[in-house]
Amino acid sequence: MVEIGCHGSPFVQQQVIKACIHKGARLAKAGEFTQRAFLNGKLDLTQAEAVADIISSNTAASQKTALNNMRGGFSKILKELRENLIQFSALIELELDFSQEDVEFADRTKFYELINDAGSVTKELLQSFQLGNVIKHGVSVAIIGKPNAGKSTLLNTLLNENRAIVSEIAGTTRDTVEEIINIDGILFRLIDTAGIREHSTDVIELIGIEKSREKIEQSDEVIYIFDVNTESPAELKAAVELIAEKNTNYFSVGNKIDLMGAGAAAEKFAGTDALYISAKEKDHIDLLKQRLVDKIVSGNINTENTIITNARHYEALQQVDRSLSDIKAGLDNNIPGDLLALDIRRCLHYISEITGDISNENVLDYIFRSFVSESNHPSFCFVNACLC
Ligand SMILES: Nc1nc2c(ncn2[C@@H]2O[C@H](COP(=O)(O)OP(=O)(O)OP(=O)(O)O)[C@@H](O)[C@H]2O)c(=O)[nH]1
Ligand SMILES: [Mg+2]
Repeated sequence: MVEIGCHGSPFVQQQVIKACIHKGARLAKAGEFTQRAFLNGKLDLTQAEAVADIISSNTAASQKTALNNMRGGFSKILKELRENLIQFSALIELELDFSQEDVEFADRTKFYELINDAGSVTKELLQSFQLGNVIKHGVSVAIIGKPNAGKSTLLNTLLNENRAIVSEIAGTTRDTVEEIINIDGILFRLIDTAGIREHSTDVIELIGIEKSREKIEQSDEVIYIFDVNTESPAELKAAVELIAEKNTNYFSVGNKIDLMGAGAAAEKFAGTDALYISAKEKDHIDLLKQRLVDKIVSGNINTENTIITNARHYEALQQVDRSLSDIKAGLDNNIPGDLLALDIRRCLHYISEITGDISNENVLDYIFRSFVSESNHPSFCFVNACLC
C-alpha cells in the first residue's frame, strides 16, 4: 500500500493520478475494495451494501442506520436465524434416514417456538422498511391550497430564503417549485404548487393546477394550507374531503393568523384538526415542523435498532416471512418430515440470498456498480505497479 499526500488542487491531484497510471497503476472500480472484502468473506452482502449507503448518506440518521448495518446489526439477526434453521433442518433430515423406525429427533414444540420467534423478528424488520425508506430517501411534501393562501410564503419561511415568488396576485405560482430541507435528521422535499381554483381561463395556470392535483397523489404527505380570513368552514371541509380521496396522508394548516388571531381562527373552524400559523410572521412554524416529523415517524428515530432500508432485503424478507408461515402451517398440520425439510430449505435459500451466501454475478454487479464512482474519491488499485 502506498499513500500519497499532495496539495489539494484538483489539477495537482489529476497530475499525480496521471503519473501513477503511467507507471502501471489503474483506478479502482466502483466499490472494488468492498467487493474484495465480500469475496474474501470479511463482509457479508448486507454489510457491503451498507458501505454504499454510508457513502451516499446525507443525514445523521441515514449515516447511523447504515453504520449499524455495516457493523453487522442486520447480519447478526440473519445469521442467528439461519443457524437455528439449519440445526433443525439437519435433525429433520436425519429423521428421514430412519424413516422406517418412526423416530423424532427434532423437538416439534421447540421448533414451533423458534419459528414463532423468527416470524416476529422478520415482521419487525419488514415494518422497519417504511421508516428505513424515509431515513434513506426522505419524504415528499406537497403544499396545496387555493391561490393566495400563502403556499409560496410557507415554502420560503421553511427554507429561510426567498426561493419562490410571492405576490398578492392570485395565480402567481404556475409551475411546481421543489426544495429540500432537513428537519430533525429527516429530509423533506417540499413542493410548492399552483393554487387550485375552479374557474380559470388562463391556459398556463390550468396546466399548473393539473400538476398540483397530480402532486396530491404522488406525494408522501400533503399540507392543505388555507387563509383563515377568507376560507369558510364549508369550503375547508369540501377541500379536505377532495384531498382525502386522493391521499390519506394530509393535514390542514390555517394561515395568516396575524390578521385574525389563533384563538378566533380555532373558533371559526371548530371541529377541524387544523394547525394555525402565520407563514409571513413566522408564527408557530416550529409546531408545523414538529407536526411534519410526528406524522412521518411516531416517536424518536432509534437508529440503534436494525432498520431495513434496502428494497432487495425487503423483498427477500417477505419471502422468508412467507416460508416461515408455511413451515408453521406444516407443523400445525403434522406434515411429513420431507415436506417440512423442503419448506425450511426454501426459507434458508431466501436468507442466503440476502446475506450473499447465494448470489449471482448480475446481482453483485448491480450492487457494486451503485457505489459512488472513484472519480469523486480516487482510490487506486496497483497492479504490477512500479513506482520508482
Ligand atoms: N398577513 C399575512 N399575509 C400573508 C401570509 N402569508 C402570505 N401572505 C401574503 O399573501 C399573499 C399571497 O402569498 P403567496 O405565498 O404568494 O400565496 P400562494 O398561495 O403561493 O399563491 P399562488 O401562488 O398565487 O397560488 C402575499 O401578498 C403574501 O405576502 C401571512 O401569514 N400573513
Ligand atoms: Mg405561490
